[in-house]
Amino acid sequence: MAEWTIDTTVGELLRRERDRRDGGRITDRWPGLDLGTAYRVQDAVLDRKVRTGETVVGVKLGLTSRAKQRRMGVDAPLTGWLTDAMTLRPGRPVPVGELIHPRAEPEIAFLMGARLSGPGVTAEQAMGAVESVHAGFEVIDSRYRDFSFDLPDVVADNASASRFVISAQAVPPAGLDLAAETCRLDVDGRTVGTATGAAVLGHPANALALAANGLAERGAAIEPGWIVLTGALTDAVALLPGRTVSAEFDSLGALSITGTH
Ligand code: OOG
Ligand code: MG
Repeated sequence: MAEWTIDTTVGELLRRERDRRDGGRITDRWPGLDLGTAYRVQDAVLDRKVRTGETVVGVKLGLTSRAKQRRMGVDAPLTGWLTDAMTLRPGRPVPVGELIHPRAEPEIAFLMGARLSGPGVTAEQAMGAVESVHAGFEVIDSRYRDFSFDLPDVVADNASASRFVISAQAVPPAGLDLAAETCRLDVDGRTVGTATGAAVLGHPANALALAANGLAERGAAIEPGWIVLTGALTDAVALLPGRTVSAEFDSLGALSITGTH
């Protein structure tokens, strides 16, 4: 087959998403796919979505915790785009048949009050731009078989982004100790994991700063009103029809997500 390009990769990833079909790694067929090119694929996928009417509502970080890096076998954080089409209504069950092999993971989310533009953004400056802090769930859904990928693959695939929800409860950042914030993850009432915010690069503000500085290299900034998902605190769990996954945070409150047919 002809050589792989940014265009053919974009087409392949969008087809897999539309057809709810996973496939092999792009890097197996295009070993030259490097990180910079992978981010260009990611931006081109977003471009196609924006042209069909989706709007950007924020950014996500991935692989910011050791728990996730170990599980996925990739030891570097990455960023991806969030669009309005990915937004879930709190309390509304998620039809898993619309997705390939969704997994849910608890995250600390920021709603941005001010623009955050790198390079050189510090964690302290990052926190200063946050309007409110929320409990969040991300539903990831890799377009690769068995979530098996190298870093450029998952970057091209928009960091496995699929759906997300944040709690309605908005907690002001002042007075929160997000490194110490504890999250307990339950599946159908059984606890499967616990972690603190320190699991996310030492503090979720470090993830926010990393996103702002990373976006600057691509000519973008984090905009007021955007949501930032700072990355899963624990390993993800499969979202199945009839299964409820709940996260209980000590200051951010509780949030749960249920799969349906
Ligand atoms: C990659 C995305 C990871 C997170 O929060 O760590 C991610 C994956 O696990 O498929 O979203
Ligand atoms: Mg995530």
